[in-house]
Amino acid sequence: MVNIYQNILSAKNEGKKLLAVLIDPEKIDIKNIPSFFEKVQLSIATHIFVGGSTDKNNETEIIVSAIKKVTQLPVILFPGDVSQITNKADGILFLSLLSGRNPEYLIEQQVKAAPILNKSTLEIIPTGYILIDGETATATQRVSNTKPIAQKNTTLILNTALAGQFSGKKLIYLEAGSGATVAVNKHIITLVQRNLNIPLIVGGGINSKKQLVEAYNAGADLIVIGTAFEKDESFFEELKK
Ligand code: 1GP
Repeated sequence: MVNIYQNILSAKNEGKKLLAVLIDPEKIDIKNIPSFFEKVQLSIATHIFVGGSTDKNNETEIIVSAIKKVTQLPVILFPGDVSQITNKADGILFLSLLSGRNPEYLIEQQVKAAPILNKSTLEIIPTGYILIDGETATATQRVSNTKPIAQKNTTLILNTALAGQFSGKKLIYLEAGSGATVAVNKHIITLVQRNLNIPLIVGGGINSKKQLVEAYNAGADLIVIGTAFEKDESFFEELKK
């Protein structure tokens, strides 16, 4: 059995940086999974996240099954809602949208997910999810009906992350939103990382190696990239092992 969280913690302690490739079931064609994963395998990717704000065709399970056939990397659900839970994955980010004040995404979806997870073998990783303004109206904002925190409001971002840690979250995820124009800035990453002792995930709008390295150097332990790979698979070339 893979111990996803322990491996993330060990990587953090050893200063080893992690990269998750985000697969949105609505955006990938199942036929392309084998060729896409040939590139993933040659890259520095360490984790696969699967999820999206919505999954209108209910394809998460078949996409996860297809991915599991072509990779040994841990496959972790990053669900937009309870309908995206499948036991075919290895684990799940059990998200609370801490930046918002919509009870549906703070606790209601989690209560709905509880009986399903209680019967599953998924590794459940409590994660504080913080939406930060990436200067693009993202699907997360629209679907969750919450506002992101402005990048300049660093105190609120830090206090939200700390509140997550103090309430027992095992990861904090700073999210500029998929396809964000502006990624989470490095000063925010450094501020949060210095004040927290749990691993820090950063994602949204990262589309170059330079940005990736900058976010790692600022203190991100695990970076999530989706859109840049969807748009141009040659980006994997730049991120070869
Ligand atoms: C979105 O953080 C992830 O939830 C990844 O964002 O698609 O912009 O890489 P991108």
